[in-house]
Amino acid sequence: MTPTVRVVGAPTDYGANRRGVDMGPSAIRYAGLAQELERADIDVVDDGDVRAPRAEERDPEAERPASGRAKFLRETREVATRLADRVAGALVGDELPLVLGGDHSVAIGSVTGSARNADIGAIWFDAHGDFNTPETSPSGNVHGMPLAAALGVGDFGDVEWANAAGLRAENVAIVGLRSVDPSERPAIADSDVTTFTMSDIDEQGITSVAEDALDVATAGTEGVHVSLDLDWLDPREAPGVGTPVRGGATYREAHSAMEAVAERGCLRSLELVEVNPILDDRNETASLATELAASALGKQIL
Ligand code: 6HN
Ligand code: MN
Ligand code: MN
Ligand code: MN
Repeated sequence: MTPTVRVVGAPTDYGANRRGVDMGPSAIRYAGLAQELERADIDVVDDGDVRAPRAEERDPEAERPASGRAKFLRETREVATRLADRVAGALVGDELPLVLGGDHSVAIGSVTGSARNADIGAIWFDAHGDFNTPETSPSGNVHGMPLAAALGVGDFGDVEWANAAGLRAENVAIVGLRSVDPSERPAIADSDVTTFTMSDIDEQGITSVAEDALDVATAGTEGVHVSLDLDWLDPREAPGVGTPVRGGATYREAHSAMEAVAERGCLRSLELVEVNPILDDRNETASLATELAASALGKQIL
């Protein structure tokens, strides 16, 4: 039985270079998230959004990292802290938190909240590694850093609010990689994170990759956080994202991976991020996000 799903929106865009992703939570709700889940016999409660500042009212450099560049670090901390409390609170009440982004920087809050009182694994479905640190980031955009932040990589080691207590790199898998910055690559290679590129999916097939990723994330853990960046999919399926990369997962591969997550019965928390309705085609990316959430949460065909 799927526990009650508690939806919480995190309408941020300052972590990304393209404005508009802050409307992701509205777009996903408008696409019929609650109805889609209810049709799948899943109880849903919508907790509204966490308060997120507007980029225009803030100084991007108000809080500087120890070295390098990370824009809107103060705002990222504010929202991550609020979101982590909501996620942890839902879990304490035996509910399953479903976070709607926002740019991927919100994952710092989702993951730290999910890993506050338990040892967890994480599967990162993404075209990108999100493994930059302020020292290595070519953009200074924090949405390219959340996984490194949660794992305390580089200077993030001292950034307590961003480190996920119960998450170890050995229990993290990135699935769908096809765009890694040259400066980001060594940190991924030096970590104990397991990676599955699009080539691995080509060669092994999505079913086998999903099972391997689930093995990594469930080994010795109490549950798994799934972070679903919609740019994991091919831009033909998911055009409404700020950093599209050609050659991504197909519609069926994406559903198949989510179905594997549901079948394993290990899902602890879920997030849908980087949906940008301004760049979308008739809200189809938001609509796809709701469908994939239903698959991950155990929607049955028969
Ligand atoms: N995302 N690696 C690039 C950067 O700016 O660090 C792109 C990151 C994209 C992040 O899609 O969540
Ligand atoms: Mn991402
Ligand atoms: Mn991405
Ligand atoms: Mn290694």
